[in-house]
Amino acid sequence: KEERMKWWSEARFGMFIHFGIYAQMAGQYKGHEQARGGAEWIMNRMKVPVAEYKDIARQFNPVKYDADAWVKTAKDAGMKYIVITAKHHDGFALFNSKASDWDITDATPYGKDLLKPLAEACKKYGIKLGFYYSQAQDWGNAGGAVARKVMREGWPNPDSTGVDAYTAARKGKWDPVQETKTFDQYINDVAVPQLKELMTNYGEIAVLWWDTPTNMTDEAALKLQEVLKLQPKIITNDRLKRPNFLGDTKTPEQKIPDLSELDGQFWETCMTMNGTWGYRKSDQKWKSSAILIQNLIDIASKGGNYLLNVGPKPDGSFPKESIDRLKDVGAWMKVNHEA
Ligand code: JFZ
Repeated sequence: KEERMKWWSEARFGMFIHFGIYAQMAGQYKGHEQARGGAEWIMNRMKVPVAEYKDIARQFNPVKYDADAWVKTAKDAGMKYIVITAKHHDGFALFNSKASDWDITDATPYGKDLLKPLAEACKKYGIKLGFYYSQAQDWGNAGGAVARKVMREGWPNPDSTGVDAYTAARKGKWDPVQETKTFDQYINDVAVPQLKELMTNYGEIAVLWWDTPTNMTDEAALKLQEVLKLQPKIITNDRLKRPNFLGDTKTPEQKIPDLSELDGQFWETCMTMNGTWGYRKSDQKWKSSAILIQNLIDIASKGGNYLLNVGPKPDGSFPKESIDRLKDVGAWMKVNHEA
């Protein structure tokens, strides 16, 4: 175990990337600004019907995406690994998947696998590649959005009221299409095969970053865990299932633990540079470079890793504000860190 964790425990700094159809919406739906939460949640928060969200995917064309530039930006900042949303909660796959048409090759004009070139660029620059995969919450593939607490909480939802009246009557189960399959069918038909694709088609995968366990079952979790054997050295976080289940690393979110909270386990703080994971046009509340460097020092001094997020714009480029900050951190790293 220790040998497998060696690179990770020395890495200290990585890049999180949240990219998908939500970037196209950029925090707005039908002229309304999403009131709460990260912009990657817009489909759920504003109860966008599945068919409409898939129409928006028809505009998603990140022609300025340059995998080499993304990875070089991470490398120059002193980062050692990248974790990208292969599939976030909207269920949209950034890769060519045979298990679902709700993927970048079938559902967008871009039509190309976005992860392939990223895997190649990571190899070129010696950056480890990890995949975020939303295993238990998938709003775009049937069966993946069965009613659960997270959708009932906070109802009535200020984001969806007045946008789609019929969702109010449905108490958050906003699209009947989502319920045409069972959760088990979704696991067997989509999640397991997609995970196999991710573990097979992109070379060595360093990290699998699960998210929002919600109502994950033991049975489904074991099925997914089994697929990871295709990558014997893979490192996983603790969000496959609750309570903690077979994960290697803890994931404090948007906060740095106090020394007293540390228990000897591997941990990684993930954090945004502004207030959203997915790109939101109106969010200009950027943390200063000084704060980001201070966070990195604080985390490194306590033995953790810092997974700092970038939410690319719909054209596939990084926001200038993110690039500027990563350059500042990189300049500091150059002077203060023995590579
Ligand atoms: C999740 C996602 O819902 C979100 O969109 C983003 O991808 C983020 C990195 O992860 O959000 C969470 C997950 C866990 C907690 C809070 C938000 N948590 O443990 O407090």
